[in-house]
Amino acid sequence: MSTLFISDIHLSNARPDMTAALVHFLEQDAPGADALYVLGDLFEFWIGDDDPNPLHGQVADAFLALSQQGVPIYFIHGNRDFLLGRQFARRAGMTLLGDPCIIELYGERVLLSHGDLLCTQDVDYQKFRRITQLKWLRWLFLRLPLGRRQRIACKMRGKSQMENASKQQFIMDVTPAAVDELLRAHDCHTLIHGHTHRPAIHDFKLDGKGARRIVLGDWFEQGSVLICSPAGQRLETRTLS
Ligand code: LP5
Ligand code: MN
Repeated sequence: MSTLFISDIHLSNARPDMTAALVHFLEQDAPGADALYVLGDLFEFWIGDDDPNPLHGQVADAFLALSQQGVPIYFIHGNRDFLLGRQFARRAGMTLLGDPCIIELYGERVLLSHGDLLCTQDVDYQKFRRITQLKWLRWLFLRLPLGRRQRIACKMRGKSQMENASKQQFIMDVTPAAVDELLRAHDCHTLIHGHTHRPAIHDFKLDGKGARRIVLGDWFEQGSVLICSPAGQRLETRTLS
């Protein structure tokens, strides 16, 4: 009896080893789980479900095979793949969830998020996030020719990398007060998120009661998975093939 959580796999054609590790995980580890949650940034970036990149088909097939074995798969968007749409989700046998989202996990209310909305000190990013959430802008972007979308995404990635190099580490982490506020607002004491690539289990007090924030890791050097069961939660790593 276990529920699995992964995030920040950042799949791209440049890293077939990461794709192989994910497919191995989906074929060998995940069957038999009660559910699998993917908490965003599954892909390095996503410019529309109509992108014919064969990697997307390969990944969809692997998820679909798992869902056909009876494992429900849920997906929360990340800041890289917020445009991943219903068409891809259907093809991959995934259910799209909102961010944040509350689930019932072995009798406990647990809050799930990609995590970027909690980086409130990163003012420039939050501005960028608000803009990319505009429905009409997304609608327009998705109607541009694929090559144009690709070039815009590459420019955004370049600018983001350049700016991140000079941002202080604490700015790119979640803000503790924002975590408290989000947990309080949803009447939860456990939060699971990704985005920061700082895998850890943080125990703290929220309004005098024990609270827990579990951070998932990325898949750049090794796989990272959170395994939850009625007995507790543990973060594990997986080797890349
Ligand atoms: O992603 P990462 O790890 O580098 O850093 C993130 C934040 N950056 C982002 C930007 C993404 O990487 C870009 C993804 C492209 C998605 C596909 C394109 C879809 C376009 C749809 C339009 C509707 O999320 C970074 C955070 C960091 O996490 C830690 O939290 O700091 O935030 C930034 O870097 C924000 C910058 O400060 C400003 C963003 C630069 C983009 C400016 C746009 C100019 C592009 C020109 C287009 C013609
Ligand atoms: Mn992210």
